[in-house]
Amino acid sequence: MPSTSSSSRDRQYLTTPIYYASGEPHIGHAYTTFLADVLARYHRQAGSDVLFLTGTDEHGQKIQEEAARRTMEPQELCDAMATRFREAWSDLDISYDRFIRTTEAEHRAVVRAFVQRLMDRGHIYEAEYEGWYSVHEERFFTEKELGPGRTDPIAGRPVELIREKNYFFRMSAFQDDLIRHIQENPEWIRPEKRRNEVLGFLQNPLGDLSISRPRSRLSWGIPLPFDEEHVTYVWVDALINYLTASGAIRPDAQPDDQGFDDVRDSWWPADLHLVGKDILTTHSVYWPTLLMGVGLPLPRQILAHGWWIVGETKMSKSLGNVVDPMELRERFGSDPVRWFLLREMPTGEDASYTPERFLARYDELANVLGNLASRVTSMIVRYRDGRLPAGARDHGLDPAIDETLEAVADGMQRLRVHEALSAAMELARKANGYVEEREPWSQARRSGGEEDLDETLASLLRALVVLSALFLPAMPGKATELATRLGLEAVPRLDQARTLPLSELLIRKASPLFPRIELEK
Ligand code: ME8
Repeated sequence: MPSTSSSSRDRQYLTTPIYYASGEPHIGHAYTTFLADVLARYHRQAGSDVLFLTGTDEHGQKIQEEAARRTMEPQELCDAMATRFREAWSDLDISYDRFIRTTEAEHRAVVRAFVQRLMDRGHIYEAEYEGWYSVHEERFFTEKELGPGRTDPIAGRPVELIREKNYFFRMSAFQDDLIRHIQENPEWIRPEKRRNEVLGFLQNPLGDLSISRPRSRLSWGIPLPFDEEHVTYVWVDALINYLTASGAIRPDAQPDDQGFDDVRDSWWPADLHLVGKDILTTHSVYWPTLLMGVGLPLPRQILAHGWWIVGETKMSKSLGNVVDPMELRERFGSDPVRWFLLREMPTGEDASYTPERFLARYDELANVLGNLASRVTSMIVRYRDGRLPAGARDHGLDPAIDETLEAVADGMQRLRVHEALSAAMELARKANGYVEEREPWSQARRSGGEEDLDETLASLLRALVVLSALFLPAMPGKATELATRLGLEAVPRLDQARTLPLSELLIRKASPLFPRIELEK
């Protein structure tokens, strides 16, 4: 079990969705995972204890059908895909602490303890059910919800009419409590627009939730503890992953002692669930009501981000326009891919990927940050042999640094990550402006200009040291490269970046941080 410090507030438990083990990672998955990674690194840098969870969703009809299509066993498919996701996240510098798989024994035990607890508390009943099932979304829709030509309203995929005996969770009983919770906690669902959508959805009566599938139709799942002929509905199984990884429920729990009453020694409740807007209902309606059912605290916040589209169209396997983050990484390295996705999408809104936009963002890195690093390091080498004298004044950019630190903290706090990154880049822009304004080349020529030149160079070096710390969460590789060029052993913590003695640093000339990339059209 991960170590915890849940009693103090300087801890952060951050989660991504667990991705279906039926398909390859694409830039949509990468985006959510980068968002979690940038926040995890930011909080670690600020000294918090962090548990950053990601993983794969491995049960359900979608997986069973994909395995059959590939003539594999479902477990074989899941093993292969979990490896693919892990490799992708490692290549893209994702610093997750725990990778959960829903086929793990620990998770299976926690799911069974959870549903048993719901049963014991009288929140589950049995009934005949008829509804339209979308395998793609792994959920039922009502006739009214269906899209044009009887398709699922989210992905437009086919649905099938299914009539069977199911177990139901009395979700409807928690509707008023849920509405109250959302109203009393205006920050609970971010951004505002999504919060309003959920409140709008809750203006209609909430139905009960089918939480089982007969094994005769679907064998690939976790059997219900009170009826082994049924498996747990994959969304219920999947959502519980957040609890499993928190260590709140002991997998060996007995029905009357399920560790539900005391979560203080665990990471539960999660501080932030990061999800795409496609799965906001499951996270802001199913999940909190299920938690109310077992009597556990709700996650502290949910962020639903927007949708990546490609040019003007949806990204989809059938259109063949799925953007592969690994291909981009091969050409540009991991950091520019992270930078593009995080900087380009206003957190919460949709954004479009085009090669032109990608290159424009790359140019921004090269022309603003890369250019600043090159000119400052080469001037320190040229004019001062790579080392500034002790006592050189380094406060020329202090007002800009103060403003930036505040804007970055504010952006991260409000989960407006694109704004935090834009503020960091703004400091590099201002530092470039300071070079123009101070004209160190003239100071170098002027007799008696020595001290002024030292001040210019020291102020710029200070800004670069701070920038290495500011860019660490978004671009860990480039921030480390930058720190190395500045003669540092590692990227300093933000508070140290402002005070560490600059005269101890030996700067060497180096190749560009963001090399020009020659592109075929
Ligand atoms: O829904 N733009 O898994 P999934 C932005 N297993 N984000 C995108 C995206 C796009 N075009 N496409 C996918 C599932 N995503 C369930 C989750 S959680 C308990 C279970 C991201 O593999 C986004 O985060 O379909 C979205 O919510 C998630 O991938 C869906 O991944």
